[in-house]
Amino acid sequence: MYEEWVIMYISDISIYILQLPLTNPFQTGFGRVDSKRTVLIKMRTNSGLIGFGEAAAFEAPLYNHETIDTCVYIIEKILAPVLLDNKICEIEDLNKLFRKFKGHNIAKCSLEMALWDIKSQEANLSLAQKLGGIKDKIGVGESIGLKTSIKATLEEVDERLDSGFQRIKLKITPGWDIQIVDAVRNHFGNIPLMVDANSSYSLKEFPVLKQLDEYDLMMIEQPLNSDDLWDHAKIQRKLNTPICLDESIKSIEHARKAIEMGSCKVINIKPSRVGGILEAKIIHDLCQENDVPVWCGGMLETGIGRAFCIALSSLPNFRLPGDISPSNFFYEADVLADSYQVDSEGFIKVSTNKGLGYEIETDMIERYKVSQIDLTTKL
Ligand code: OSB
Ligand code: MG
Repeated sequence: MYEEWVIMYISDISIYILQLPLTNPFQTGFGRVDSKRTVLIKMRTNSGLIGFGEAAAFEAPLYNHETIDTCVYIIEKILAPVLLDNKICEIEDLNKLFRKFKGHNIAKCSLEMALWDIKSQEANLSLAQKLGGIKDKIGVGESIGLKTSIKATLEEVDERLDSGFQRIKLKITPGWDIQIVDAVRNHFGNIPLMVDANSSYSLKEFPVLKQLDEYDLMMIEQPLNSDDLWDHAKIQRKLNTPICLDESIKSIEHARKAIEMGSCKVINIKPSRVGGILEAKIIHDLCQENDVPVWCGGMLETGIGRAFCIALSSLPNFRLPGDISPSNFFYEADVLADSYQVDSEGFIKVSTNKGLGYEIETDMIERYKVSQIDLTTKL
């Protein structure tokens, strides 16, 4: 007697578009976010496993070329059908199929995340264990958006330091840089402090960046354009402060070239920016071999997207605090039933529950959902 052996494959993919009100509007060098739409993926296998993922893009192509609507389009019309038509069930196979489509990393990542969730449940492992994570808790910092006043910034810094956050990141842009860094340094002394320019400087503004060199910052994140690896290398040679690249690193190839050229000394890894958790892990490994520390950045994700960031950050070379503050810092409510907490030392415990590690609050998905697309395998 033998049982019939059925190979697992992805049978259904649902795309949910949510509209999430922000309690705190978030402003960066590229614009202001008041209410955020996001895209959630629910993936189901023929064996009945369910996985979730998130495409946390923005309304306009200001951070990278993607938007919420391009994500929905690419997922619905291109990526999900490829998975459903090919009876995919391995992450490597998904990656191989996705690699032939250029760009659209945030869209690709959302589907890959859902498959990671499924594959770790199948293996009876937490996401962190499935990834080979070694830490049971990870350090967190807070990213503070551009504010209308210095006072408002100092208040938020004060609040975050009080609740234990391990470092403060200030968003900067020409005209909101030296004075705010100076004010925070003077007020809070020698705290772990860094800045993120979101590509808002050019070479002609180098004197401002040179002035920032005087403030003993942990790093200056993405001062120049995302395709300016060469110019970042030029200015890194003239700065003592490490440059950290975010937008510039879209794949392992960008990471390798940035390290070879000396464009940065630190890399911010966002799984969505690099097209998936697997690519993020490969970049992590390359950075580790080259003694380049990494940390996990954020895209104002819901708890679903953040859960992947927490698991990823349990890898050993995530040596600096990540931008993984709980989503209720931004959103009225989260889609996780039992969201994670930051303790008084600024650590988040890495979940040991199977799969992405947190229970999904489906009522919340229904409450904030503005539309839904359901796709099923034709096989
Ligand atoms: O550059 O890291 C960034 C938010 C939106 C877009 C880009 C960035 C950010 C942040 C916030 O800095 C990080 C977070 O999600 O907490
Ligand atoms: Mg950044």
